[in-house]
Amino acid sequence: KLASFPKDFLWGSASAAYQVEGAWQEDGKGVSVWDEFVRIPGKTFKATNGDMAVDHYHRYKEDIALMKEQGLKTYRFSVAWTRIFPNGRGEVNQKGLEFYHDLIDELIKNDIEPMLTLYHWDLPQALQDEYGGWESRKIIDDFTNYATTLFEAFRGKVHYWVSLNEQNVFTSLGYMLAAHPPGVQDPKRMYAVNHIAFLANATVINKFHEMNMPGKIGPSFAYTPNYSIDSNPKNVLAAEDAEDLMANYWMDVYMWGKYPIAARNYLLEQGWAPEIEEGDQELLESAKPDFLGINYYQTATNMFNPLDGVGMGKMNTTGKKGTSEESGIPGMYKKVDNPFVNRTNWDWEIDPEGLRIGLRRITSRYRIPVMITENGLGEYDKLTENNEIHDEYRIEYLSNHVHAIREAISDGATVLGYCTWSYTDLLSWLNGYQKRYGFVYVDQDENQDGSLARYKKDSYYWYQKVIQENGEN
Ligand code: BGP
Repeated sequence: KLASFPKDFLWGSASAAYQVEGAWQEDGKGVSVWDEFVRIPGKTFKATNGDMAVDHYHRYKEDIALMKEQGLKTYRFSVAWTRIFPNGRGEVNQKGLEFYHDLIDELIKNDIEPMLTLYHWDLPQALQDEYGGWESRKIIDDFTNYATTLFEAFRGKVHYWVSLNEQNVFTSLGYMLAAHPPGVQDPKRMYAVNHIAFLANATVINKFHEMNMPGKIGPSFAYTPNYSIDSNPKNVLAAEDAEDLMANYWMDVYMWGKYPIAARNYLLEQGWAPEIEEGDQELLESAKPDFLGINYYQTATNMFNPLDGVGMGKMNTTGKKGTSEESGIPGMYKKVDNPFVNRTNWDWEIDPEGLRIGLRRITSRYRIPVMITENGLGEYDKLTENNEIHDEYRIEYLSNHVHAIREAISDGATVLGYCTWSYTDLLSWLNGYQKRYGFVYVDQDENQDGSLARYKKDSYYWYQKVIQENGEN
């Protein structure tokens, strides 16, 4: 029998500062690594950037009014570190803090629970220049100071906090694939950066608990559960290696403070393992997140990859099906197409059942409540002459995922809430404004000269009903 969603289930939607706010030089904001990176020719889609984004900075009241009308229970957003500390540390920029006070007050006034992400990738450029950002342990103090400033400012107002958004993504794309700032391709540095980010994450979580903050805190992990292509033991082992290196490597450290053994040994063998200093282990093991945030988009299907096999392949940033390249780790695994699922135009595999599988794995392994902090479908949307958007593909995607969550709850998972990605359309880091995720269409294009008018998509009304019925149908 299918369980019901809990009465206080947080039906929500998410965004991130750089992708929605715009106003990149306003009210004393400092420059972030993304503000710089998008200015390097050829780095991002047609040099599209978030200078203006969808102007949420000036239109947040209009956006929140739409949330209220829809019945949204929670809105997940991130704070731009550079608005609070333009150079990463030092004096608080009061105007920056004021903006988030206004945003949070407006949400609360409209009965929407604010969910605040401390770090969604827009590192202050000053810290990158000064000591290499995440490559230096100096960042632990600066990040903790920034987080503590927000804890003090919003104590009692914000009850849900996300520490780091997708550490696995910003480190892999930043230090392995050179697709995100700082544009490095070096596995040793990638794992070193991760170790430091784990320490910063643990420090901030401990701080939150030491301060007796009312509410909950946890990291958001981009979880792509791994399957084996078949029952050939070689392929099964390859899938386990992939799960260890691509998933458990992060989740085990968040939850247990321990690196998975096989993965750690592999990294030691390659000479890529991070240095663990005295006291690190104790710190990692001491931090206890209140929930695990999961961003779920797809699964990955794997098979054995010979030593002379494929390495890092290309991601699809074209929006044309079939333009991604096979990728993997020679001698271990490679990711292959799953013949049983469909793909989006960006080659992301559509697999609602995978969300149920992922939630079950997390529940059995860690016994921790999960907050689904992102899930959604990036597609082209078409605005009709009557300003309507018939995104039935998105409704199908989301409703199948909502159903999978309900099944996982029936299986025994504790799920606190579900945030779709995204609320309004917004900037996709590497795909510009053409790849849309929102319930609310924003008239913005690659030249960034759209009117920025907001239009409700069909999925907006669909979700309104889901919330009303608490996911019953
Ligand atoms: C996640 C990020 C989001 C968002 C989403 C969609 O990894 O946390 O910020 O961008 O993915 O990704 P994309 O824009 O590449 O389609």
